[in-house]
Amino acid sequence: MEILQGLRKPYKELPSKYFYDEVGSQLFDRITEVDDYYLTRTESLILQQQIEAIAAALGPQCMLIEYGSGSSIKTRQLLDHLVDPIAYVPIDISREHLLQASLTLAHAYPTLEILPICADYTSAFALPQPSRPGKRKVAYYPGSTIGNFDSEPAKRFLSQIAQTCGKGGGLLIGVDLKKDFAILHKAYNDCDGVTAQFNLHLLERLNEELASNFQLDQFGHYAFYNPGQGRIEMHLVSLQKQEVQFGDETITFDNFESIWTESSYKYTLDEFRQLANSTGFQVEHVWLDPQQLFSIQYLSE
Ligand code: AVI
Repeated sequence: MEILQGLRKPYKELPSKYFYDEVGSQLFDRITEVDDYYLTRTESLILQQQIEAIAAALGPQCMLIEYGSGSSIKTRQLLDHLVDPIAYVPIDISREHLLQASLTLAHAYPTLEILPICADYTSAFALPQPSRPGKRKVAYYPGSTIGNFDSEPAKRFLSQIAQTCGKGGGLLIGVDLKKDFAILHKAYNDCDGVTAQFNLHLLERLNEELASNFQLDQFGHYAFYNPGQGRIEMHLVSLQKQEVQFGDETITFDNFESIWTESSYKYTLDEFRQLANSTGFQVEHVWLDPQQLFSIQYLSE
């Protein structure tokens, strides 16, 4: 199993997708509201300031496909400004959230066709056919979640989006930028300790769901910017030599040994353009906040 395989490696790791159970998703929502985590509020600011230009770039009669739509709350701003959208396709792995969000949206936008897909958006899924033809398919991937992919998986994922949207299609994406390390450091070591709680919750989840016996107070949150790799690395560091039981299997930890739980890559505009170009996209527009912390970009095929 993926989790045990990661913990058996010489440099232990756990896939970051396991952060997001009910409690983990709530903790992430809290992260997006802490002062130190600039990403979400900066992206919202750009969206707010540039919404007319963004809607114009997407053009009339597009089919908007949101990858990892969650509650779809922030998408409303975009939907409010799109000209005659053909359909909104929210994709999310959590069926309950997806259905609830779709019902709420259907109520708020009675003339918009909403075609939810319950799927892991990184694997193949079939796109539903809207009831009237549109001008283009546009994927929406906000939040700089692309930063949580290593380079090759990021290429594969963007190529898959390019294939889904087809010729003439587009991608509206939030991309976090390289910046002063101190700002990055604070964002992943917030003084309210919410990111530490979010990271440690992963062990709590394993204890609950896989009956392991991690002692949460014997692991510490450690996040730092690795400038050579251009990424924040998030780790859980063992605070003593210890053993953790997974059924019959014992995982041993040395003092200060770490489990790598997440990477969050930061890009320069040039680096992201190169990545986009390698997947069949061209960067058409880049919108920035005044401090140039974050970018919203429109890529076309
Ligand atoms: C979801 N993703 C873009 C967040 C990030 O900034 O990489 C996840 C996160 N991890 C710690 N804080 C936020």
